[in-house]
Amino acid sequence: MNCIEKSFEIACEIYREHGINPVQAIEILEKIPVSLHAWQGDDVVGFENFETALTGGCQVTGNYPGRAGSANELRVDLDLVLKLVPGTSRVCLQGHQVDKMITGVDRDGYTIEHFENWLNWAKERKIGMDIAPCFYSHPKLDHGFSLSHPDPAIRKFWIEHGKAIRRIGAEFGKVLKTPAVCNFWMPDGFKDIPADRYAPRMRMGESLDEIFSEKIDERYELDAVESKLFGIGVESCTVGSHDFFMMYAAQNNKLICLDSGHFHPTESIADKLSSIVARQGRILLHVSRGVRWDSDHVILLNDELLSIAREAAVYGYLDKIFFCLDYFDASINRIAAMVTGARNMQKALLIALLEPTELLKKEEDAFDFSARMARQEEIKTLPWSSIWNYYCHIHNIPDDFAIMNEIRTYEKNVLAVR
Ligand code: RNT
Ligand code: ZN
Repeated sequence: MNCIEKSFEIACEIYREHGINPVQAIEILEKIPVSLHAWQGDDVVGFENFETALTGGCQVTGNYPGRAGSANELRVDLDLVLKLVPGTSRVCLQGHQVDKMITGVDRDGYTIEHFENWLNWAKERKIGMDIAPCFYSHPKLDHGFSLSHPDPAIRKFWIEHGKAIRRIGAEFGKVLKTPAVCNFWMPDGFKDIPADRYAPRMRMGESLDEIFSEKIDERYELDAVESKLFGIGVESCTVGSHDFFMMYAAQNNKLICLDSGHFHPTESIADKLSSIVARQGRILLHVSRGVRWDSDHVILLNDELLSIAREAAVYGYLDKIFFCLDYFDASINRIAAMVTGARNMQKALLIALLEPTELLKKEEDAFDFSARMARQEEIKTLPWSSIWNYYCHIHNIPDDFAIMNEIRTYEKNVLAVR
């Protein structure tokens, strides 16, 4: 027995005293799909053959060497990520991360042909794929408006893009035998105080209705709609606000996507999960980390991440929650960014699954809030890291201290020569 196994045995004994079975926790954890956001690898640039700058309320800063310049390069990077992250991974694409361009075909005409190698790659690795239409970094995002633009011709272009990406998602889902989550986020909004907030919202709703009028079997594809408080250059009004999309999702039985960077800085999405599941249904989480604003920093194992994971995992409705990472930092090694964030997501979920929730609930039900508080603090010192190391060990995944060696070697051999 090596020291990882010994430490696991002792930790199991301690957890059992609290009524927790770590073996069961690991079994649940390894089945929770976490969708790795491919856009950390290319700085949300995409692989279309026209010059695009990131427009539409998000920003990437930094120019660390080694950005993936093609879908092929990104897949090689993701292969390393998959080797360093335990559990069940999926990969989520943006609609401009095409394999190839076809002359004369713009975003409104993309088909599975544009994403064929992604599909084959995922099939070989037996992983699921998710996708999101890309309503930004394109000349048709006119004055910052896409699906809510006053000109029907512009709206039509974006409606067709939405439909095209849903069909591609459905194809992913059919072939990979797991539904692709297709997330709709539109940057539409106003920099300064609008005279009319109503008409754009009506237009956005109608455009979405048109996109979703094409019925797709949920065994293949699931739609999500993502709200936002504000973006860079869209400080005064976002058409797709939280209220707008909460209503839209509830009325149309779509997943609401909650991005942890899309609310007021002191507002946590963790508290929202139980309310939404209790009243409506399914949630796509875009797990991010805002620093003062929606800055999309790499997610760390901080209180915010722990509470999101806790609220997602302890009530037994994990099947209603879909996890997707969403951040992009180009000032550090992009693979380190993806791996660190993905492992932190897994760690937060593990800590949640190791929580003695029944004991806490019993104290709460008896209004013994002192005991509940004492226990909440006490469990912070339980030996979850022994369970984590064992979890990585049985999956043949390097431990926390070894991952940077692998990433550095790859950086020297692959990233530095790009
Ligand atoms: C933007 C949204 C959206 C993006 C991706 C790249 O604020 O969070 O999900 O991060 O489209
Ligand atoms: Zn997001």
